Amino acid sequence: MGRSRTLPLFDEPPATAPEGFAYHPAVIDEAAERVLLTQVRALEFGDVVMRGVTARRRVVQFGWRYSFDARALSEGPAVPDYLRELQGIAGTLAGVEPAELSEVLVTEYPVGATIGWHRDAPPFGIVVGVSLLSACRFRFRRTVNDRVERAETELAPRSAYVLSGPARTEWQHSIPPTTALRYSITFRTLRRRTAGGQPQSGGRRQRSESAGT
Ligand SMILES: O=C(O)CCC(=O)C(=O)O
Repeated sequence: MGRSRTLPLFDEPPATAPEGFAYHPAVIDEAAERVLLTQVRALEFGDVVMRGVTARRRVVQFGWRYSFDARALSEGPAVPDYLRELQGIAGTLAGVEPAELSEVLVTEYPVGATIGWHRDAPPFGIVVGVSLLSACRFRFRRTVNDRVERAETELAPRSAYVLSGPARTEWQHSIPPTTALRYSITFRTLRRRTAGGQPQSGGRRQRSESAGT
């Protein structure tokens, strides 16, 4: 029986970090993390529902809202002032103006929560993710010539990562069940705009995940 194009049979040994992935430990100190956590914990998180399944992780979006079911981007609430300094740090890491990181997603991962294999949605460009409170595993995979290449790293609390280039467009990423409560604050640029200045939200769905747990 020939090898399937959609279900590779063999995995490559773990690859080094994908090109376009940059990891930055300790981008904020513990005092700044405590202040952020006080604000973040007071947010009204909403459920993530994908294909009728509610994930264990919960989210709040600022700047823009992206609906996976509708594949549509709409204007969201303003980015709160207490996230501006972190948005500035994220802009420096990504090499863009902070205001270009106009979508901000705050995610709460209770123990055992996951995010399944996906690339971030098509309307978004560069991604900068900041971890708070506890560490998690961060996995990558891509398929090249029917083989799955994999890589994995740990995201420490107060660290940040940048996803651009192949790490953003070729590789999927996921987080397996968390072992302690974790929050992440993810900043994203918008990839492209129509002539009228509105971000386009069409294109191929890039998420292969279900809601996860
Ligand atoms: O929590 C994280 O750092 C990853 C978030 C993520 O991959 C996503 O929201 O698409």
